Amino acid sequence: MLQIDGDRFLADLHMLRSFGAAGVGKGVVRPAYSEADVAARRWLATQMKGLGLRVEIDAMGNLFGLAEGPSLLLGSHSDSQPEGGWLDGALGVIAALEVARAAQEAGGPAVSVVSFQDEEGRFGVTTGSAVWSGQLSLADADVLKDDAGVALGDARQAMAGMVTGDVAPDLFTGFIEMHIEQGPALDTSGEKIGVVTDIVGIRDMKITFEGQQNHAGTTPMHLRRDAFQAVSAFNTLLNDRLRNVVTPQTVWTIGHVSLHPNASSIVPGRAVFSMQWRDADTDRLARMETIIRETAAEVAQTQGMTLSYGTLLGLEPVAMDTRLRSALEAGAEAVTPGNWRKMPSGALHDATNVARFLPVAMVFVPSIGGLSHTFAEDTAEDDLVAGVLVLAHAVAALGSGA
Ligand code: HGY
Ligand code: MN
Ligand code: MN
Repeated sequence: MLQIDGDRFLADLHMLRSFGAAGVGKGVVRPAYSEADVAARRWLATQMKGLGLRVEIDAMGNLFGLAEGPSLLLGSHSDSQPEGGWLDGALGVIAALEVARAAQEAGGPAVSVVSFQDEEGRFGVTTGSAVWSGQLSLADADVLKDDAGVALGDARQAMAGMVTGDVAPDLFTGFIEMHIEQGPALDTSGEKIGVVTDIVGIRDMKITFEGQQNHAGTTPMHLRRDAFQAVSAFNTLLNDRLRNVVTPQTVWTIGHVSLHPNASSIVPGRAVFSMQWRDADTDRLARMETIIRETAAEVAQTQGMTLSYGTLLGLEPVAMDTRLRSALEAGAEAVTPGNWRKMPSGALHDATNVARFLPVAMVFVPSIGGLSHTFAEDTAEDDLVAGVLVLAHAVAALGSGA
């Protein structure tokens, strides 16, 4: 059995929180390649070195602490949403460090640690692990832009001096990611652990309606080509039409809308908005895409808009590896007997990309109020420690050969 030091683990978690602390609750602002993100990665690299792990950083800024020989890879991401919680991603990285420490102190198994870059998709969708896993080329990633128009290729220069080279996936025997649930299931049921069965798929693209910028006082309503009205009509029609193909678990979100020129006395001539949808079924994702494109074209036609699309980004649904999953289930039963569940993940994770090369599995702890991607995100510290104990139990059972 690996000896987890809960206080050491929690101290590290609070230390990581200090990089980009938002000063609102326990929130953090630590987007990929920001000063806070790079400082956090430097600190993580020091912790990894302190464990005797070999630190490697690839061109995307994915940070690895490598054990000798074949090893089980544990970790997650340490970048955050523009308004992020202190645990999303960070928990998995710090839990990995603690289990790696405990494994070293126990003389094995060999455990490596990773913090992937830009899982939160400042530039796209889980871009760091997408490039690492070959799902996206570095050249294609470099031209992706954030909402402020900054290109990833320029942003990642912030870490250029830290890059040591590529890290081959064949160093590892498997990947386990600990994460907060980010949803209401465990918080509602009172169960302490979720062992993930599968991760949903996602599609994400920008849509642009281009109408006519004009005077908000002198332009009669029937003569307007108002890009916001087009977004509004699109959204109303879409909600109605998706009803026929979705299930209660399907989600779709327009999370970012930029109007040009964004002034109260000007009819907006242009609207650029994010269209994201997620489901466990690839066919349903495709059917939704058809409805989205048909509805956008219809609105463009009736409202006199030109319509254009950004790059469609996406990941397929993925099932967790049964062997790794069983080790987590045994860990959950040992740590919190009868008070855990098997469950799907509605959130995306780096594990989806890593699954292209390695067997992967995930373990969840509850999110208070089901909240995440908000400064208010939090989890009881006893639940955080229980999750690390489950992870350690699984690692001890699997060994480095997974
Ligand atoms: O959006 C997601 O599911 C992830 O937290 N980035
Ligand atoms: Mn995450
Ligand atoms: Mn997230």
